[in-house]
Amino acid sequence: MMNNDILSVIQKSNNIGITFHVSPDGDALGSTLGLLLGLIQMNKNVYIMSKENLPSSLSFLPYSNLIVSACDSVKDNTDCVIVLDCGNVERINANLDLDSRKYILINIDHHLSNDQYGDLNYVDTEAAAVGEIIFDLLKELNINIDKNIAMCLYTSILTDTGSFKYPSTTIRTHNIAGELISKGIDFNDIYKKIYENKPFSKVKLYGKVIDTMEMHCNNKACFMYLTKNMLNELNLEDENSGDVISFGTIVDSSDVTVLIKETENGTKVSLRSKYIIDVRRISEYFGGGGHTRAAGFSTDMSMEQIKLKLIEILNSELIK
Ligand SMILES: [Mn+2]
Repeated sequence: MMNNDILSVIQKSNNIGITFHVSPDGDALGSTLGLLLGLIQMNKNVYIMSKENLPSSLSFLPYSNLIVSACDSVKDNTDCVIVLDCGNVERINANLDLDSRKYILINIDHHLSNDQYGDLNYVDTEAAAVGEIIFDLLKELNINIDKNIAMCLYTSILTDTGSFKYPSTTIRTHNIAGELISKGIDFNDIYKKIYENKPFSKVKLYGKVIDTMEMHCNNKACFMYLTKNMLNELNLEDENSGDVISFGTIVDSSDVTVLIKETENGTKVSLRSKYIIDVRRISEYFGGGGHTRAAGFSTDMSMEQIKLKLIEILNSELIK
């Protein structure tokens, strides 16, 4: 049950802005567009804020053309701003001018590590995706979940559950997905648009990254590296390439997979685990966040420094 204050603030607001976390994924964008379409049904003036442009893989989503980096600030006369799928203020993908705000800030999320930064907060850590929360929210607002909304929310749930395979997936996840499919969406086409729609050069990049694989910590930790040089060689921009990490998890002996990526302003680390390591705890230690089996952080350390540091930490936890 959604917090009643949140429902009444949304009902009373005329001008509503929505935003989400940096490097937006299928959940951030799917839940945002689903909510946007629902609020349009309620005749709200609703807009999306983002500092980043839409990842091209998600451009099939209805109304996704509204996500443009030029619109990254709160408009005049905004009554409330809803932040989706974002655990802390630092990761918000908009200039919210928090200190002098005249609007109500609503934080709707499912991350364990959520700072409760909103005036109103709804954090359901049992939800596999924020799309699940938005599904319930729209129902409580008596909004008709039409085919376009269903497409957005299904995308949110599909991507944040790794196609319904992460342990966060529940009976409720499947029930909601079933109801969304009943709206007539082509779920097989959504799957293809998201997972079978990679440019050739990006698949070649996977090859380069896989080639860097090293096993550490008694073969229980798989490390991979992605450098700016690899992107340059393939004429790729610094786009979202985190999905290559899944190739580390398919190694039989690996519990934890670490992808270390060189970026413009430091080093980005993504972590996945299968059984033992709580990667959220490790990421939080370095100022990041996420979930038990999938998390990440950024650091000023060099790729080599963070590699050695992580091997040291993981050795102490994996080798007993
Ligand atoms: Mn999410």
